[in-house]
Amino acid sequence: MVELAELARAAGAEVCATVVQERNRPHPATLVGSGKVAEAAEVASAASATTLISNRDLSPRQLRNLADATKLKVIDRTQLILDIFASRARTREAQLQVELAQLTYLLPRLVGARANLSRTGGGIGTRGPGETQLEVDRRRLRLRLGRLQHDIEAVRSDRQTQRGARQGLPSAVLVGYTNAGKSTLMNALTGADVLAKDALFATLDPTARLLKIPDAGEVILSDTVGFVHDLPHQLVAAFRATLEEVTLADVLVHVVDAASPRMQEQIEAVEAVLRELGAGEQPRITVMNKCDLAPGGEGLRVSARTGQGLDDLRAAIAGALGRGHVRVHVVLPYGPLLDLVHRRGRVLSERYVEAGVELEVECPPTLAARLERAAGSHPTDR
Ligand SMILES: Nc1nc2c(ncn2[C@@H]2O[C@H](COP(=O)(O)OP(=O)(O)OP(=O)(O)O)[C@@H](O)[C@H]2O)c(=O)[nH]1
Ligand SMILES: [Mg+2]
Repeated sequence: MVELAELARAAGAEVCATVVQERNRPHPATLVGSGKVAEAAEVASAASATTLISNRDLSPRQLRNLADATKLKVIDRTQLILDIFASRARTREAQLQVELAQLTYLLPRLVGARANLSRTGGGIGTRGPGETQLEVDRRRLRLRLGRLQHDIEAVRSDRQTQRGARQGLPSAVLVGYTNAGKSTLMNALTGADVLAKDALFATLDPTARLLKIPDAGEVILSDTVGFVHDLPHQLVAAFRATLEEVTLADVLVHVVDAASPRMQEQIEAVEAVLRELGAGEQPRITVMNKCDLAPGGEGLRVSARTGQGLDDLRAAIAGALGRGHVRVHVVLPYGPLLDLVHRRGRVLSERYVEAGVELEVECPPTLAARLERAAGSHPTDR
């Protein structure tokens, strides 16, 4: 409920009251019992509230019944999050994805909202006016859905091309609860200029930058959309292209807001979303951010604001990526490959000989294979 209040504020609402009911099973018609519905209506009227927000997603029927019973505008958690995303979407890709999620959410509810109309003209073989309108609406929405999917697919293949262009470089992706400081950390590590602010879901678009780690070469670091509890599945599906970065990463950097009183819950929410994305087993570095605000605590403590601990974080990323590296011993002719070795690998020893440079290098397997092709070599540690 605390998270719901934060989400409501992020959408521009002011929270005047909270009503809670514990039930074994949601009431099929109204989610909570009729007494609770009446109480909510009373509390709302006393506070001059205009909107009722349900922390559980509502069926079309529950939505209609609650609106009728309370005379309030009723929205559920998914709709609230979709609203926030819609207000934050700036780029075309983000806008397309949010619209897709909204339509996916709307389509079944449109049927519900018009169901009473479709009954009015009932009778076999005849169509009521409501039914006709409903079908027009549905057809329009389905066409729009198809168009959106097509456009998103196009953006997506662009992204794959970009990914192809940087192949060979290992990748790290910043993940974490919304507002944990991912974008600030991204900026601090790479000198990027990503929007970072005290707002839920400030970032909707993934950004990738080159991160140079001394003695360990280069890494692609990506920033992405923040998580909350049960990120609506319509959003996860619509943001599939964006979130794919997460499942393809060599290492995930889980950024935790160490100053949050709900830190543990937030960690668990992120873990749950990662599992849903199929990234639950991905190699992981957990970073306690905002340690300038939170004294004590365990783990890798950093502050994206003051720069504290960033060297340790770079080293941890290098270490995590190094685990998958192989060691090769090669004699390379002078040329551009030498430069590449220094940029992408970790040079352990280097000796100038007549045929070129004799090197002992730790590097990604893809680069190792290339080096072996370029020179007579002896892999020493597979
Ligand atoms: N004191 C302090 N504040 C920080 C630190 N890192 C980030 N912040 C603040 O936390 C707020 C959120 O930072 P962002 O970087 O936008 O967070 P995010 O994780 O990218 O958030 P979303 O994109 O919304 O998911 C901003 O007001 C930052 O200035 C830190 O190390 N210390
Ligand atoms: Mg961000």
